[in-house]
Amino acid sequence: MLTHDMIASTADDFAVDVCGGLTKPGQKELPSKYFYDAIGSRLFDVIVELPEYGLTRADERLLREHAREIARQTPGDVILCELGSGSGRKTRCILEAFASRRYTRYYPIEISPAALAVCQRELSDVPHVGIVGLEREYLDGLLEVAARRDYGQRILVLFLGSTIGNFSNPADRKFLRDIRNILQPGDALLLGTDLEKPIPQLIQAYDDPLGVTAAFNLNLLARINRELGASFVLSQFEHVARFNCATRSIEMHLRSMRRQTVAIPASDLTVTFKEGETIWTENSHKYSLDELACIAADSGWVSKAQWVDRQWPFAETLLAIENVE
Ligand code: AVJ
Repeated sequence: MLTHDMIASTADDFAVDVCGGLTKPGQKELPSKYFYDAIGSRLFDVIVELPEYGLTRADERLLREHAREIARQTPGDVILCELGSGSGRKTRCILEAFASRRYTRYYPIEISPAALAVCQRELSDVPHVGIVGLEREYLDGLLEVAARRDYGQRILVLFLGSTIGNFSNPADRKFLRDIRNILQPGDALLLGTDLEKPIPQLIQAYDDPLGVTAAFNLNLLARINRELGASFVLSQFEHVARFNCATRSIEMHLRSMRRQTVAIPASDLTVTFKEGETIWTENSHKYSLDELACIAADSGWVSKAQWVDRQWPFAETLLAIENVE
């Protein structure tokens, strides 16, 4: 069995995380961050275009409609940094709003080098903006941005697209508190969160009739085959999206359609799946506005403003750190 100390690099983190997730007693798991290799990032760019998946369009609408107000509510010399910037498409209007008043530095933080490259290319023509891409885990990247802050500058963190929903409760609260603890009074966080909506609508969004989300999910096994030399037979696993009423989250799983054994040489592992057994690959929590207010307070943030989309229930919340007397 491989341990963390025996190996250092990202590829090997992948091998260790796969081993850890697939040897977990009870429910087998794989971290959703590994969806985003080059193929996965492209499949996600297709998902956000699907009629059934309205989340990203709602996020974009709110950002476009309220970018100037968000900039007005965050005065002074502001550094922008985005956790999980993806292709960066929806961030353009925010950059333009801040850069219209002064030169603005923007730090997209992304673990997918493919997505980071697209983001830098996508936004390189926005005037008065300096882009410094950081291929890091979220908090490592934020620590680096905080260390680069000049005197008198404040930081606005963008955490959009309801990626916070991938953190199961209470990990979401802990993550927001970790961000808060890296920052200072006067700094702020713009948080995008998908809201509760009818379950059939959610199932459609995560199990679309075209099968793009199924491909996005199965690509995780294909990635393990490509990068860790595994022997997953993709046609022997099926995509499952279900709503967990207790946690009010959409869960994505990959179900084994028969008893089978898979070798994963780079993880020094052979794992057997029973027929019907699943691998849990993603949690996407759907928030209520009351819950958001509690989470903000519990994690040391003060809510300054909030906007909710009318077409697809989604909230953009501007949170701030106030001086603690
Ligand atoms: C990018 C994590 C917000 O949870 O809705 C899309 C990823 N998963 N379709 C989400 C996703 C399945 C998405 N997030």
